[in-house]
Amino acid sequence: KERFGLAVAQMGPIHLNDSRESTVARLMEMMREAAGRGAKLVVFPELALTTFFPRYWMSEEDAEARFFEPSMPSPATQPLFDLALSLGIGFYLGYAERTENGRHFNTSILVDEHAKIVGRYRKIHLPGHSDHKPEAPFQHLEKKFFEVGNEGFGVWPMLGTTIGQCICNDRRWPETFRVMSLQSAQMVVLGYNTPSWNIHWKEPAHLRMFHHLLSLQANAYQNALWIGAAAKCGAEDGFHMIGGSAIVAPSGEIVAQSQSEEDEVIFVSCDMALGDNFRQHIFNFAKHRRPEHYGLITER
Ligand code: CDT
Repeated sequence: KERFGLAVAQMGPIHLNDSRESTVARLMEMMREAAGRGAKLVVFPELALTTFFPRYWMSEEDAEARFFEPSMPSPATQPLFDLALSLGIGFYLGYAERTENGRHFNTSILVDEHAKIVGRYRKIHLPGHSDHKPEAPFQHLEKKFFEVGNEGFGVWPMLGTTIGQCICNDRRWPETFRVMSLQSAQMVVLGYNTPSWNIHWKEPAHLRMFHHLLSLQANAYQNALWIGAAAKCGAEDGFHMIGGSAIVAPSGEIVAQSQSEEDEVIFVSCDMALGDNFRQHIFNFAKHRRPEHYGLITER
């Protein structure tokens, strides 16, 4: 059987004053563990180099100076790329991207086993708001600090399969996964930072975990995908985010899930043929999809 070793490296909190270097050292330790367990790919969280800074009201200039990467690899992340090359392992990493001409995106990259960046994704579904909400216990300023991604949902042939990537809130939207599975994705990986409390309405707290897992499971099944999802979680300077990092099979079943809200590697030896029956029968797109009736989905 064709097996693909997939590791998801959940991160516990990164506090406001933690250095990039100490954070990268944590990523490297988990990368070593992932490679030791036989992983071809290790998935790190969204914005994995810093605290989840959209919770803080500040100017765009302050945010750029403190939290954005003007290059990738950067001096602080080069050791991670060097280690990946020496271990022959690929990885997914989320970070705040400042482009050469000063644009800002919530970005993730796919890096192959030769430490080459082969895929870049800029987050499309940006949740939250851009105005200051002083009455809220914390902010969710993704719409202030980031532009909507301008490169679509891509997939990349790498590590012997076809991998798509997205980021956090994207996982709640079926279109995200369908667009990637229409490009023959076999696996989709993503990172997330999901606050445990909703600042917009009084949502029962348990729904945060339920909707996270529901989204992964439904989208894995309906697109015959392996999905690996990595949380950054626990309390960052007192602001709690959910854990629940998971690997979900094309059957929609959770086959590994984190047990903690700290740095933790989960691993599955994925049977890459598991999606074939779903792709050939119930979700045979060529035979059964009816796009002529889906037009409304792409209308404004
Ligand atoms: N990072 C991110 O996209 N988080 C959102 C929080 C939703 S509440 C504004 C998520 O979908 O998990």
